Parts: sequence; structure tokens; C-alpha cells
Amino acid sequence: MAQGKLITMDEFTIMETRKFPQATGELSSLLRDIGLAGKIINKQVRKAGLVDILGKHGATNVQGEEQMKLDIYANETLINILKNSTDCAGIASEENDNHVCYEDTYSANSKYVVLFDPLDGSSNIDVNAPIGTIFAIYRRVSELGQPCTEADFLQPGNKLMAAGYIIYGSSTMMVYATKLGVNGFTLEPSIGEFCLSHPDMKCPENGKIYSLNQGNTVKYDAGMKAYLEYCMESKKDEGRPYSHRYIGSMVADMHRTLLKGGIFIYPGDKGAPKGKLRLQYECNPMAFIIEAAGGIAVSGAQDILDIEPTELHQRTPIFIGSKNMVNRAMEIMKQTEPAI
Ligand code: AHM
Ligand code: MG
Repeated sequence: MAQGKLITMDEFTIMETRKFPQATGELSSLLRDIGLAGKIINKQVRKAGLVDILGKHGATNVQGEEQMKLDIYANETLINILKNSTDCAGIASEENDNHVCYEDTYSANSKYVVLFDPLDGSSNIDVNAPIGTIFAIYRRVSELGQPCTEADFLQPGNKLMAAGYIIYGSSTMMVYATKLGVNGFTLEPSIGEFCLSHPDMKCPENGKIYSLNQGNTVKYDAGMKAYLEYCMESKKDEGRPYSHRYIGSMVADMHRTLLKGGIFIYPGDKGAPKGKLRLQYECNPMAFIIEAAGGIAVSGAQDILDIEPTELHQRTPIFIGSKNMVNRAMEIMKQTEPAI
């Protein structure tokens, strides 16, 4: 990257598209639309602490505008921007029971569908911790020219064309992955553009941080408990004992894992054998990003990206991050008892 020269996300995606003479630029344009939604959501997120002054959800502020809960606002922003996009046939959102088809002619002729979690980790808003938007882009399998169908949204992660997240942290970043790799763009507030700041991101093969809700240990099975013992054991190999970090906001925990290495886990447990996180909105996009950066993501029994979804909102356990750490976790758990 030339020092001192800002490359906007648009410039970057156009440069990438030019590497493929047959590319139509539709994916780049879709990424731009998602980036625009991210900037609009970001503007509201930055005002979250003023909610008591500007008015709560459902209240009307002094300008006569109704205040929306941030996750509803984020959902509606994405749905509307993608509806007006010329490159999206429909969406599915963690906030909606069913997928939404855009039935105008442009949308019906679009080849992509988008799934998203509009504001993941939203319980962290009140404590001013990072939150994020997660998205996944598939090429539709239904006929072009017709409205999209549920089958377009029930594709396994290994069919993803692109996936990414926008993190509203100490700065706002958009990170996205295609099969070409993973790149990160930081929002430059003075020009309102995402600019390339983290080119060709790689997840280190080894890490020293494990990340999970350790407060749930009592509910974990013997394999998971054995792995936790391993993480806390005072051995000098592999940098143990590891550090434990858990923000409780998947985007923030995964952003750290991508940059510094480590393992992020949301396991199944006795009460919830499939864990908490959603395959289509959270686990698949993160697995696609981490794998494009050289890491791995498994459910215990199989690669996350190979799971054939059967319903829009299904959950899966997830172990994701640095290749060697995830593999070691699987070995230890399998020695203890069969994987979940
Ligand atoms: P949400 O989609 O309702 O925000 O829940 C998902 C969040 C993730 O960001 C995070 O990893 C997880 O829930 C934390 O859950 P827990 O509080 O059970 O540890
Ligand atoms: Mg979520």
C-alpha cells in the first residue's frame, strides 16, 4: 500500500473486479450499498449514549421524529437500502421470521441475496462496548427474472460469494472477505468513506487467547471442560496458560481473533445442544472470513461451512479462529468424549 495515499473501498473493489474480465461489478456495487447502510447505522450508534436526552424507543423527540430501538433501526436501514439497490433480489435478517423478496423488475433480475444480523451484540449498547453488523452474500439458485425463494437463503456457507462485518468500535471498520482474501477498511469520518487500512488480513496460525462465556462452565460437557482445563494449565508449551478475553459481542471478539489469533467458542451445552449463535447470520459469515484469512471454523462434528441449513434461524455450536488452536481443541475434546 502506497504510504500517504488513501484507497477508498470503492476504488479497491473496482481494482479487484478488473482482475476478472468477465466480472460485471454487481458484487462491488452490493458491497458499496452495504457500506452505505453501515455508515448510516454508524451515525445512529454514535448517538446511542444520548438516548435519554433525545428520547427512547417509541418516544417522539423534539423534532417530532419517532425514536427507534437501534437494532430495529439497523434492520430497517439495511432492508430499505438493499431494496433500492439494483443488485439484490431479497434478504433474510436475524430480526425477521421469514426472508423478504424484492419483487420489482430490477431486483427480480438481480443474482444475489443477502443475509444479515443487523446489530449483533446489541445488549452491549448500554455499556458502550463494540457492536457490529454481520452480512453474507450468496448467488441465488432460483430462476433470474422471478422473485427469489427460500432455497436461495438455505445454502451452505461453502457457497458464499462474500461475507463481512462492520464493527462500531473505537473506530468504525468494514471488513469483508471474498475467495480472493480478506481486507479491512476504516471509516475516515472527514470524507465519510471506508478506506483500506488492513490489506490482506491473515489470522495467525497460533494464538494465546481463548474466548467464551466461562460463566456457563457448569453446563458444559466433559470434553469442553477438559479443553478449558487445558487453556488454564500452567505449561510453557503453546504459551499456556492462555489469556481469557470475552466481550460478549461476537463481532468484537472475532475482530480481535482475526487480528491477533486465538480461539472463539460458543459451544453447545446441556440446556442448548446447538448453542446460541445462528448459522446463517453469524457463524457462516464469520467462518467464511476466518477461512479466507487462513483460520478454521468447526461445529465440533464438521466444518461450519459444510453444514446444510434446513431452516433460516437454526443454531450451531462454533469453534473458530487460529488453525492450530482449533485443531488442538478438537483433539482434546475428542479424547474426552464424542464431539457434540
Ligand atoms: P444477539 O444476536 O442477540 O446480539 O446475540 C448474539 C451475541 C453475540 O454477539 C455474542 O457472541 C453472544 O451473543 C454472547 O452471548 P452470551 O451473553 O450468552 O455469552
Ligand atoms: Mg446476533
